[in-house]
Amino acid sequence: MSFPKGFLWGGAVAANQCEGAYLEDGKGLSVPDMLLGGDVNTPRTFLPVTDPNAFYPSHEAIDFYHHYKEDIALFAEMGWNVFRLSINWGRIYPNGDDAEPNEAGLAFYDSVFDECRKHNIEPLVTICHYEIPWAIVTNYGGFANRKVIDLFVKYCETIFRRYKNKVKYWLTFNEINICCMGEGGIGDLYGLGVMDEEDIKATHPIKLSDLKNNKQRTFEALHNEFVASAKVVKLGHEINPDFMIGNMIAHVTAYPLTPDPKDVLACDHEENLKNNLCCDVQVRGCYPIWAKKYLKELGVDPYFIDNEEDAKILKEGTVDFHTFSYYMSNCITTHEGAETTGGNMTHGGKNPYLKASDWGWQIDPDGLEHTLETLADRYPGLPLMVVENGFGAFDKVEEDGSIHDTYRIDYFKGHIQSMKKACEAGVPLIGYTTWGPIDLVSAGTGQYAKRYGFIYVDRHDDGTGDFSRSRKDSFYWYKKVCESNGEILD
Ligand code: BGP
Repeated sequence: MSFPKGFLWGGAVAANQCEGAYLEDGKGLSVPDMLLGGDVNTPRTFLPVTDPNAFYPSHEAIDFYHHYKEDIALFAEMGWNVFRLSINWGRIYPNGDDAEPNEAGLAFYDSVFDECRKHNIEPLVTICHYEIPWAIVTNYGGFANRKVIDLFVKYCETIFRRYKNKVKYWLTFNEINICCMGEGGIGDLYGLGVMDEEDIKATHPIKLSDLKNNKQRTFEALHNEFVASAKVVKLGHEINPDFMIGNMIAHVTAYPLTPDPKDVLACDHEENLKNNLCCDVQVRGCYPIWAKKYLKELGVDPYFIDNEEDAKILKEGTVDFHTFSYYMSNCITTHEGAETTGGNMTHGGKNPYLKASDWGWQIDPDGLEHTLETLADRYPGLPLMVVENGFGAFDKVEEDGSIHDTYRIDYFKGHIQSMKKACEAGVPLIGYTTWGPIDLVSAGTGQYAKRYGFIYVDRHDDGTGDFSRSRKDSFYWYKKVCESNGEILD
């Protein structure tokens, strides 16, 4: 068999993109609740005060909060044995610094995990998937403030103790490297809860791409997040030694656009700064040798790397497995005038050999094989997991309600074939969760129309739709894949 026995097959969602019920049962506001929708040509905007007349897609999302039983039953029907989901921090600590956790929020996730267990599905929980409580942004300045490390540890201790017999697999921060992608302050807000003071106070919508960024603060906050992550890895193992706690990055694979050695070097630099820096800190427990040089080049004083107490914490809190999202690859060049294309919270160089989605994300299954083999070499023996991979597309519902999403099947088939080859080469890949197995709100554009699911949800960008669920052609296809442990791909 090419995929190992017990391989984890499933899908991944984030609370803020599927749950809705944004203030129900005591939940506090979190970062995504402040974001309006956009589309491929219109950037998403941030509106600091919730405007009663504006449409905030996360407020209702796909109403997973009230549909989770039906949704998990559909996941089980596909033959899943894992479901990646996040806990929304603001359901547990509505303001981030409350003395006591919110029991109704804790009870909700109890029910969700019980439902998973009922169907023999292992929950894989992202502790923070861009869901920093809004009050932590406004009152503390996000992870730029070291007090937030303690607030995060307290939140983790609460959920670790509560769910220690229900959840084994945990990921600390979703795409912790998103702030390294380098497009203004979007990554700072999503990943670190860090915003410029003036932007916070604004009373008009601000394009996410226009949010101000201060690199010194970004990398200080990222360092604090590394420390927070390492602390909870250690704490989690104390609470339950069987916990498997991983990190998670957005892996955007880079190729030199030309054989010009300067392009090759620029590409190495890109891979190091955007992909490897965060992984190295969390996997090896220390900053890579080149980190200080790179940060200084960005104008950042990397004094925090020399903090001995933090260095000890990072060493003691290395992860049990490394996970990442993989959607696409980009080309890097030092040459003027190269064409660019869209991407996951970033833009990149266009690759003349690849096709792209309607959002400009370049489709590159071979890049996944290359990435898996490179990571297996970089971190020998460490289990790897692809926890996001998927194809955002406009779907057409036929008159009889069917949806023939062959483009999505083709995308997945290519990527699963690549994983198979990597497994055959000896890469210790332990699982695969596709992104958005059920249609949900796009993080980048806030759209419903950018659909990823095997399951269609009747909900639209104008706020219409009855939230009903239906199976697309890809649903039946992925069911065969999961049930055959990746052997049947046609
Ligand atoms: C990743 C995020 C997800 C998800 C995905 C697809 O960056 O972890 O939350 O949204 O990308 O991106 P988008 O929703 O912008 O299409």
